[in-house]
Amino acid sequence: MAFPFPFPFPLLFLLFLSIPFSESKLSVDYYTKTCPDFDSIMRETVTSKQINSPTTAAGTLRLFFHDCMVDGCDASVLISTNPFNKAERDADINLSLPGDAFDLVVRAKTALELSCPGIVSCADILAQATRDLITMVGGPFYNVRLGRKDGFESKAGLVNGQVPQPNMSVNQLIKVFAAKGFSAQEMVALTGAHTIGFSHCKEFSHRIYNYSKTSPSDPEMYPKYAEALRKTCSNYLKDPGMSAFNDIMTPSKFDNMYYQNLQRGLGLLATDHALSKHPRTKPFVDLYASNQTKFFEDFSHAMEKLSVFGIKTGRKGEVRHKCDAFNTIKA
Ligand code: HEM
Ligand SMILES: *[C@@H]1O[C@H](CO)[C@@H](O)[C@H](O)[C@H]1NC(C)=O
Ligand SMILES: *[C@@H]1O[C@H](CO)[C@@H](O)[C@H](O)[C@H]1NC(C)=O
Ligand SMILES: *[C@@H]1O[C@H](CO)[C@@H](O)[C@H](O)[C@H]1NC(C)=O
Ligand SMILES: CC(=O)N[C@H]1CO[C@H](CO)[C@@H](O)[C@@H]1O
Repeated sequence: MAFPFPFPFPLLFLLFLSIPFSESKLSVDYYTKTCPDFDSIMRETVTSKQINSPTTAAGTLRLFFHDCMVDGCDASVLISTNPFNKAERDADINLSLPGDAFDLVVRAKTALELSCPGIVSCADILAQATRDLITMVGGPFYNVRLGRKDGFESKAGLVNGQVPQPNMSVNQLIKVFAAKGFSAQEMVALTGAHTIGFSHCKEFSHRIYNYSKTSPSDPEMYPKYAEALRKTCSNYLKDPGMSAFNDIMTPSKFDNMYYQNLQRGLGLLATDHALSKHPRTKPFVDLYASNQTKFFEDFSHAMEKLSVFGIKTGRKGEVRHKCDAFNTIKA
């Protein structure tokens, strides 16, 4: 049997169209008619949660970053593991994802379901909450376009290699971000997120204990800082919850202090420090350290880009009833 036209042709055409098309369906006023209180409900929920648990902002930003890096910003990171499926959030490298952020999403979803049942996706809740929190702790405001759907898949096995690790080289980091379409400069701007939040001691312990035969700690670390961290972490093997601020100078304020710290040997993770040394990233660390306005501009653009990465629209996703479970149970 012969087809009158070369069959794959229109099909290919559609495939090419589908990427920009799904993104262009998003808009900042997506819920104006269907859930008019969306903005105010989000703002209220976020504000009360952040005031009661000040670690929420950093936790939520990190959760959102991980969600987007693994199979797009589709709330796949919120799915709970069940007997049939080990979910994304339970991949080994994700075990430290913060509970406050999950709790915030649950609260927002509950309030939204009362006001406009079945309308707002969990992916949009996470994207908007992240922006609101960044602004609340002193960071820039940027537009969040809405209309994401929640994904149908969440697999721990997909996480490996998608999320940057603190033992990676700068070249490896550049590759991880490039695979998602981010330049080295965008990577440096996004990692300015480490201006807030914590890291557990095990993530940087090799820099402060038994570093080498000649030096107990990484000699590029400011010595008094290394000493203070050794005290903070002294019991970390017995108490794995021990952690240190990512930005020791202004730990809960979203500003450009993270970059200024890196220049002075006050970077916490090996990767943080490496960004301020490597020729491909140092110029951007120096730029953002000297100009917070420029950092806020570039961070905002990069966050807007991250926030639409790999999103699902239309029938490629659903609006979940509960953020931690698919609407249809799959074996
Ligand atoms: C250069 C690549 C990156 C590496 C290697 C990295 C690694 C890490 C590690 C190991 C932690 C500590 C986690 C813990 O102990 O609980 C952390 C914390 C954090 N990361 Fe990153 N990260 C990177 C880039 C980013 C980006 C691009 C963002 C967001 C846009 C981000 C946001 C955060 C936040 C907000 C925290 C604090 C979380 C909290 O306080 O609960 N990171 N990161
Ligand atoms: C980083 O550490 C993890 C274990 O925590 C290991 O699986 C991975 O191979 C390491 N990566 C590099 C680049 O050393
Ligand atoms: C560092 O080395 C000493 C002696 O080799 C050892 O007793 C100690 O447990 C090590 N500390 C850490 C945190 O690995
Ligand atoms: C800082 O960056 C902003 C935004 O790009 C720019 O307008 C300004 O001139 C810069 N300031 C300095 C001192 O370079
Ligand atoms: C218990 C467990 O497997 N934890 C892992 C969490 O992720 C880190 C890397 O960030 C691993 O080193 C841990 O082994």
